[in-house]
Amino acid sequence: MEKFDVVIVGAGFGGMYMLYRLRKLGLSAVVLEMGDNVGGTWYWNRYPGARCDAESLAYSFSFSEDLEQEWEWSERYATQPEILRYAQHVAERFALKEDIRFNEKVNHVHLVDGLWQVTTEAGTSVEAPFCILATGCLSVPQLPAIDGIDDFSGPVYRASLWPHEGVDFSGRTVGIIGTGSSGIQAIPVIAEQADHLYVFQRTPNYSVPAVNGPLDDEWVRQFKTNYRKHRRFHKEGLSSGFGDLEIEPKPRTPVAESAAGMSQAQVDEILEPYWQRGGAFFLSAFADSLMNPETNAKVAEFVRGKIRSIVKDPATAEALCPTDHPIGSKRICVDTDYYATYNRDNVTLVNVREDPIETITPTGLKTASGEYVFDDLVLATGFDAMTGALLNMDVVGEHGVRLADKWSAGPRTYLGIGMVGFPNLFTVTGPGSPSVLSNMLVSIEQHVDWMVDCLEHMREHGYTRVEPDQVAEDQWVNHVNEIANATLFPEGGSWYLGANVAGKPRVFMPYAAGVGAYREICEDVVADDYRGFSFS
Ligand code: N01
Repeated sequence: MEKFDVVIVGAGFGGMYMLYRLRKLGLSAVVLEMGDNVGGTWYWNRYPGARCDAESLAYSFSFSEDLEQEWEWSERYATQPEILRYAQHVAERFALKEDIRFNEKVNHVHLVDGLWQVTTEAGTSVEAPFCILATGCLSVPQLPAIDGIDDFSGPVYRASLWPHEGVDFSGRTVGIIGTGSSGIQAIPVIAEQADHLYVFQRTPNYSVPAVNGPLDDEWVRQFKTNYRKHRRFHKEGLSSGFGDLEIEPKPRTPVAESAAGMSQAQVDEILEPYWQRGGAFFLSAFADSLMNPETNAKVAEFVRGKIRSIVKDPATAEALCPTDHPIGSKRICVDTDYYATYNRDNVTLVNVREDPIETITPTGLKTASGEYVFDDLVLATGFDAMTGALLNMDVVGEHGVRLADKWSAGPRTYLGIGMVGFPNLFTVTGPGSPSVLSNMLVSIEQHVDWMVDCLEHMREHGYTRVEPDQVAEDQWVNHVNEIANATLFPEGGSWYLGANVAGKPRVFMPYAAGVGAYREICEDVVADDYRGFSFS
């Protein structure tokens, strides 16, 4: 079996940066990646309209000033192909591919005699004292539990496993199931191409306009002169790790602490410039949007007002208005022309909450009250988020304990970084860290830097083993829950809670106090001699 100092699983941004940092430390590392190229989520999610909902100049690596100066983003929100080109550029610029094995899907991660043995479906086995799981938070696609799902006779396209050669829907009738971020981005683009598009919507989502557009060269030049300040601000000053970008970074204070007690007209006036400016930053107008039901209800009503003003058919507009969850408690969507798409003659919204899907047929789909015939079926039905990829690999730690058993009632970690019973195993943006509630690049860099510093600390002190303490893990799990329970997040019935996967324990998985607060805690742990970790 080949031996390394560290084995890394996954060559998305997390695995790539980890490899880069480990090499600088002089450690030998190998990355095992199931795809045939780098990019992780941006390698797989090639559906039409796929683009980032964080602004390009923030959603990028900060570790190399040369890289950030030389790379040119073309739009405010980068498309999937552009982000994938960026990932490939990073891999080539830092010669990362030499240590990445592609087409290697890991299926076993076992601790044997103090070493992590990692095996792939192709039969490759490698061994290392340290193992880093950089498998992504949204990397296991979720198929809908619908009768007859295998009976459709035409092509079935899954948003997160889209054919690399693309799909031409010209002259076709298309049915799409799923109106989360993926569906909301894909629907306007497919509608432009297809003869007819049926959108089967179970739960309407809140979406705000991206107001995307090309970046102005002079604006970018000026922004880049301030890049260090921006990066610092994203890492420390903002809860989500990204915000409304302006040339001069400055702390953003909400317009008001609360909308409680304000009239809807006052709230609308405050929100209107945010809507016009575009982006998820919309939710930051009021400090308590995600804490106070009254503020939240008024912000939600503003969006419903927008939907009603954009969508001409009143019944369609009403069906698109979310009413069953607080705004932001499910990930807010960021779109281009989503609601306006329903004004097209070739788009039909089918409300499958009211008229439930009974079965997929060879030629389309049957609801309780009707039948729809289409040529192509598109599934944008989400992911087994945060824990799916980790549990799919059969991770077995000390005394033969399986991660699946340890997490049978929901994920348990210390800081989202490590777990009791799994020494020398780290999870990049694992459950219990800000991860999906933040700019992933900010969170990835912070986690990788923390882990690499920890390895360096171990080397300096001659330690060979690190593991969180039980008390620290228990306290962290409680703290993550406490923070979530002080917000409206748990009311969302979202994938953050595992609510989209049948039988998955309902536990709010990400850490909701923000990247700045989380970074402080992680730094404090180090300053306090790695409080909560034991070394030997
Ligand atoms: O998945 P989702 P997603 N019958 O879980 C529906 C990130 N992302 O891939 O809500 C009918 O949000 C389901 O309906 P319901 C981002 O973090 C980012 O869109 O369960 N419908 C829902 O409408 C995002 O939040 C970007 O009632 C069924 C949809 O499928 C996360 O990925 C872009 C069904 C799933 O929505 C996940 O987004 C894309 C059934 N049986 C994704 N089963 C950007 O950066 C499921 N659904 C912009």
